[in-house]
Amino acid sequence: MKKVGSYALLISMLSGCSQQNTVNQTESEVSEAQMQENSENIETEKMQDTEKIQDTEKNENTEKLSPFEMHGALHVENGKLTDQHGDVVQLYGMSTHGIAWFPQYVNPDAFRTLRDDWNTNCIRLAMYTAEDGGYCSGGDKEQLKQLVKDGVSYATDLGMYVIVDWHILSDGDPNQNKDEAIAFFKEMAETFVNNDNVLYEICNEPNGGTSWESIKAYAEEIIPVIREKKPDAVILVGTPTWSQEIDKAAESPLEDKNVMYTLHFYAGTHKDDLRNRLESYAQNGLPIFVSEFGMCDASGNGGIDKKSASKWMKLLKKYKIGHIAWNISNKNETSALIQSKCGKTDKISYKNLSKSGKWIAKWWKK
Ligand code: IDC
Repeated sequence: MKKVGSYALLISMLSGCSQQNTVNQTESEVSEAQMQENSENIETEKMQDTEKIQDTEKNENTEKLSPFEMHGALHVENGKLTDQHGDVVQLYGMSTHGIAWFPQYVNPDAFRTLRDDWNTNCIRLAMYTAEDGGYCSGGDKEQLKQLVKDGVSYATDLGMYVIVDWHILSDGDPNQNKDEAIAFFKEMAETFVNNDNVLYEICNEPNGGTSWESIKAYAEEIIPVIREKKPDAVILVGTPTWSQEIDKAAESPLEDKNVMYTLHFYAGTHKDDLRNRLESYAQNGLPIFVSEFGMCDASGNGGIDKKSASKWMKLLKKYKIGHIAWNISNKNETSALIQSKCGKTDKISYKNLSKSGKWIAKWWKK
């Protein structure tokens, strides 16, 4: 019943949004491209209204199962993320920004919106390690761990999958803070011993010339720590050059059977070369997970490239590869999925989304 309420709310917000677009068009001078985009938006929103009404009708008859109720504990089989029934499952959803900087989006209502209104089944909790205020660089460790635990508990209550992301970035080699990582993952795996909806991402984006050998050595120390409590949880491992060189992992894979290698893309920067790499390794059965992507360039800013983003999304769909959009925040940058003028941290409606947020949310409604 709650779901019906939230859909109804969304419908009223969406219709408000269409009106607002119409007013904007007549009141201000807009370019032809903008006009076209506005009318596309209105059309899609109308379609979405109809879909929502149909969804609402469906929900009146059958209470929808949550993603975790449908799929249960996941594992890797023939290179694919597979559910408890042996069916391939595609996870998708949004990543938080750094939880040290944007903790306000880690709340149950925001997560409910992600699940019910944006149709997503997974959320990623990004905890930076070396950036200012990060876990290993002056951040309040207890507070950050509590945020991760809260986030996992909200996701669990909603039956969503959740990725705990050790977000290395300026610390390009994960071995730099290995001891901290060991202690962190030990505590997390103990805490989440009964949570089969948790995936562990042990290093976001190795870079700065860090070799696969170094990453592999790190993974071989961290994975057993997690395995002590979670023998079968799915573990995501970053690859060299900001998680783009899955080919290096394929040459010398880890022995663990439930790991996936990450490939990250930003549609404005990464085009056919990286898409071809993804496709050829997906065809060869390498377990790949796109734990971060954006529509803009790799800086997290700049223009968005819809054409390239479409090609990426089609490819991910074809191979049922999990993918997580960067980032749930209203930061003034193109990759932020919420408009910077919107201060809401729950019941974030479609009209509150940024250009990339709208495009991605539409894609997931298809
Ligand atoms: C960016 C954020 C930005 C923040 C910066 C910190 O969008 O607000 O100031 O990190 O250095 C990644 C990283 C991710 C980046 C993102 C965009 O995983 O942390 O976020 N990006 O640059 N890899 C490729 C792009």
